[in-house]
Amino acid sequence: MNIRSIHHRVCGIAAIALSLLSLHPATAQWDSPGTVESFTQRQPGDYLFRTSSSTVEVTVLARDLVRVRLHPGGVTLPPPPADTRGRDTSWAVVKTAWPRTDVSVTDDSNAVTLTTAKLSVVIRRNPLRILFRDRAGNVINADDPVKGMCWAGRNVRVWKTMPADERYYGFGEKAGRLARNNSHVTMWNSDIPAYGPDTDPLYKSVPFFYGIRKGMAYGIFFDNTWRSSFDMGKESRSEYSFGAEDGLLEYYFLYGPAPADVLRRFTELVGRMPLPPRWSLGYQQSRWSYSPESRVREIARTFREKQIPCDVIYLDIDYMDGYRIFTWNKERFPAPQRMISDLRKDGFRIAVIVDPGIKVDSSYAAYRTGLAGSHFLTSPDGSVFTGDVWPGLCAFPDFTDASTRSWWGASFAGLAEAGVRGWWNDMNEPSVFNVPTKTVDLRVIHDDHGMRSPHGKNHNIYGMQMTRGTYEGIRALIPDERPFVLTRATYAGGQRYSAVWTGDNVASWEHLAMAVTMCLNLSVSGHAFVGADIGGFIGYPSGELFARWLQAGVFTPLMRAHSAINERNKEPWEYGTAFTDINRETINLRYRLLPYIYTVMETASRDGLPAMRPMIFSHPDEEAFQERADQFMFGDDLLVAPVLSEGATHRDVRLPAGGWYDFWTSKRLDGGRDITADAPVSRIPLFIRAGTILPMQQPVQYTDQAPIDPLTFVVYPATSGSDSSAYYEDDGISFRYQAGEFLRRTVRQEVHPGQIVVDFGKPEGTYAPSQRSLIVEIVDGSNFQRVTLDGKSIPKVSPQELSTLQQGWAIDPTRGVLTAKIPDARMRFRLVAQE
Ligand code: MIG
Repeated sequence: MNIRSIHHRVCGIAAIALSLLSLHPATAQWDSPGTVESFTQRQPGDYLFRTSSSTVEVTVLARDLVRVRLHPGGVTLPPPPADTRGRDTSWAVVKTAWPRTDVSVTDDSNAVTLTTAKLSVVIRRNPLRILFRDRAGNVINADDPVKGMCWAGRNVRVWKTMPADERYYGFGEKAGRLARNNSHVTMWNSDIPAYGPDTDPLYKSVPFFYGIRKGMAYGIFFDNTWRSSFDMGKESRSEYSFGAEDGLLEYYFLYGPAPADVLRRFTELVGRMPLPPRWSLGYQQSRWSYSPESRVREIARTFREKQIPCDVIYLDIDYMDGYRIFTWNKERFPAPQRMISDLRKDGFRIAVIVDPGIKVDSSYAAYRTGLAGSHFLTSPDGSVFTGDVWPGLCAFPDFTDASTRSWWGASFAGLAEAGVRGWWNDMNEPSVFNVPTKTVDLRVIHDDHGMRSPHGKNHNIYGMQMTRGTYEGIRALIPDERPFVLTRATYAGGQRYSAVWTGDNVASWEHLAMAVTMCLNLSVSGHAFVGADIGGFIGYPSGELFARWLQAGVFTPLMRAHSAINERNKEPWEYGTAFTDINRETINLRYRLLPYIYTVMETASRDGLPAMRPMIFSHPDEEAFQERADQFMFGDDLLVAPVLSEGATHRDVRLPAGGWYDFWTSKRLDGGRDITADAPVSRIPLFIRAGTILPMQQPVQYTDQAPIDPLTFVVYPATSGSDSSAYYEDDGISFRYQAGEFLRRTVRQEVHPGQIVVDFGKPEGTYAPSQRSLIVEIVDGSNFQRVTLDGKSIPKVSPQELSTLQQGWAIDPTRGVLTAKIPDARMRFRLVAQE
């Protein structure tokens, strides 16, 4: 199948595209708006600036969110629609109606200044330049005084000044370094197997980035689906620029000052990941391909025999009849429904791959109904566009057309009925084999809201709209369950429909490090449900590399191992008994942490803050973190320091200011310094913020094997005073949480001299788990003499006795941990431990 030659050809094309795009003002005829001739308020918060050559719209959507649009040339603007603050043709933006925000306008001969509670937008008149200031008057971001906003032919671009100490982050799926200074990145969804750290573009386009300087952050979302590029100081050290080969120069400016504020706003604008089913946060096992049925059953059986937890097994392209989407190969999978229901009894769910290409074959139902419904992309002459993919010649659904998305979604009926529950969308850049561009002809026509625009405009959202059709189709077919969709290609906002993985990586230490960086970059770009192929897709990892990758994978929301065809088996038990034991414990750790992971993912779905956060994101003031992607935060409370090099038994970790605990030893550590962490091959360095109450559960073989029991809260005492952590739980699968059937607690701790109070606080939600044991573990708690529960003492017993009792407390002197056990379903009490 020739992965390397694909790699080289695509790289060549990318290089040409890049040079075409780097139109420099010295070599291209850039025009810019010139002098402002008139300034009008269309309505409060929405302003037009006209020059002799163009019109610029500046719209204040919220006190920290401003949209800028350039209409070059004599474009006549449409009259303001009923809601002038939005428009309905963006594929990314979902929030268009914003409550009115107060804007005060000052207008003098030099500039118009729009001021909100958080920032000022200054529009200089001669020539037209835009800059943003905070309320203290500091410039946060400014058009380059010489160039500013420009167009050349259909190209649009804006140049901004680049302070030497500003760092840039985000940009979606980018490999290489965390900060993107001195680099040029392109957005053009591309299938590039065995990509390297400098390969760009890759599968996904998220034209969104942060600038962070002096601990303060702003964001810019360039909502343009054409091929776009960002030059972050590569052309010139004193300016950066972004633009596209066509379309509007339209961007959203988001002001923090905390990076988290920027991301909350961005995900409010483009939408958030829906709460995933809990099973999709279990361990997932894939390869190209588990086939036939007997092999799938063997894999499942081996997980259970070896007591290695697993929730999902994937079927890659060979389950289909000649790669025809929505069909089964009857020889290899004679009775899919029975196979899937048997596996379900054993706790597994089945995910299947689907590609967009529909085989040209008049005896194939999807081809016939697609043709009859005019669902395929057509060339300008009206003929159906075809290209080669796995099945041979294929037609490609036009996912920008709502009726095509419905047809596509409804086509999953058979697979859904057979019991399939995971929907893996691949090849949706879209990838086409037999053409030099590796994708659909750029002149091919898409419906695009009835505007009938060319592929060049729709390429970057093709995958996203495929996942939309998939998500909405499955939502309708299986109305009581949350869909799980996984995609390779997507655009900004695609998190509304799908989780993402980072495509065809390689079994190398370098790729393990790249996986972490890429997942972090995607996470802060709105894609909270991310993962990379554990162990590497291409090539064969050593036992050590696989074990280390699996450990890092515990802390990627999507924990999925996968492998290319023709590779040796890479399942967690393939590296000898010592590594099998290590890998089992690693996956057990994932399952023990699920109450925390699920809580973190629920926060992401509601609040937009992802599980994986670069250190600089939570600690923007700490310069030491500017370039660091070798350690990261998982949620608010866990600091993860994966081992990324061969043979390591220790590694350096930078602890942020404050107190920390080593997860493995429960030892307290002072932050604000570098430490050397023990990193035997059996475990990943993991640190807990002092002040955390970490929810954990008993190990299980799959997520819904048994109700959580016991539910454990590990209290890592704050240095002093009080602190709190969130806890969230629901039925894990249905949408009943939307009607209030969830359980949410803000669990508080108060640390006083000689005393610690743990208070489960006010209950939120109506979800009622069945009776179970609650365990409260207090780290550093061996000095306590008395434990009361809602004011009444509970008995002190030995650790051995505690396991047989319903209620009591004990001290484990070796770990220095106090363990209290309480029968409870309400989670509503106050526990006090005293010296
Ligand atoms: O051209 O379906 O990235 O995960 O195993 C290769 C076969 C097609 C690429 C995906 C990979 C998958 C493979 N696919």
